[in-house]
Amino acid sequence: MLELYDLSGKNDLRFSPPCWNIKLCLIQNNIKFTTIPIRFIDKDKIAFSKQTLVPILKYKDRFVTDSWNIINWLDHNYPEKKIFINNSSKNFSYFLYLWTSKQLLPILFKIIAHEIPNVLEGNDIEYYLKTREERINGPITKFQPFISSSIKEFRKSIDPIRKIIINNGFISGKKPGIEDCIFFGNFKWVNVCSSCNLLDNEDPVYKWYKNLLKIANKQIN
Ligand SMILES: N[C@@H](CCC(=O)N[C@@H](CS)C(=O)NCC(=O)O)C(=O)O
Repeated sequence: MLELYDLSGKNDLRFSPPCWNIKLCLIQNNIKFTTIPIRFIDKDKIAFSKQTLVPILKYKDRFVTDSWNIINWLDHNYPEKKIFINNSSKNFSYFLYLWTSKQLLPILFKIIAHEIPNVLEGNDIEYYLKTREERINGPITKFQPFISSSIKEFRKSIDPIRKIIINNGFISGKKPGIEDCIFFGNFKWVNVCSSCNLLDNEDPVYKWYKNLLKIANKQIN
């Protein structure tokens, strides 16, 4: 059985966006897996991977790190699942992965950074504050005064995807596919860590998210 090393917070809350993307992909494709909860400070438990980040997918004595590599590994090892329907789907998926990790998650971080300690416990809180405050060169509350403009910026940035969702229902087309999985973590992250209204309830992207949530909730050990 596949093992997914998955970031875990207070009360075993799972909140990592790329981990959620992989879980949604596995669930949607009916691929059986189990998750191994990892706290920020549990670096010894993932030392075998010779790096410090999750998700990590482990199968027997092999492992893959980074959500994009994991998706490619799944595509290669489960050809019957057709995770990438074709090469265009693979290219667009790669764009979504890069756009999400390089541009969208940093905007979302500014919106929820100060709330993340609420979903952590013990030494993870200290670890999070230390590493993130070093990274942003200031207090974790640094971006708080600009939350509403960051939300506006995010809503506007995803306009092209909104248009696709309005036209098709899902990013992948009439049915959810890998492109939807790669975009899902953005919203799940904010949803579980923050009390903010990232999306208006009338936003078609909100309805899209709720549809994916039903799939994501189908199975989690
Ligand atoms: N590009 C990577 C990002 C992985 C990543 O940043 N993971 C975060 C959780 S979302 C992590 O493991 N952080 C651990 C730490 O900061 O110590 C992917 O898509 O897998």
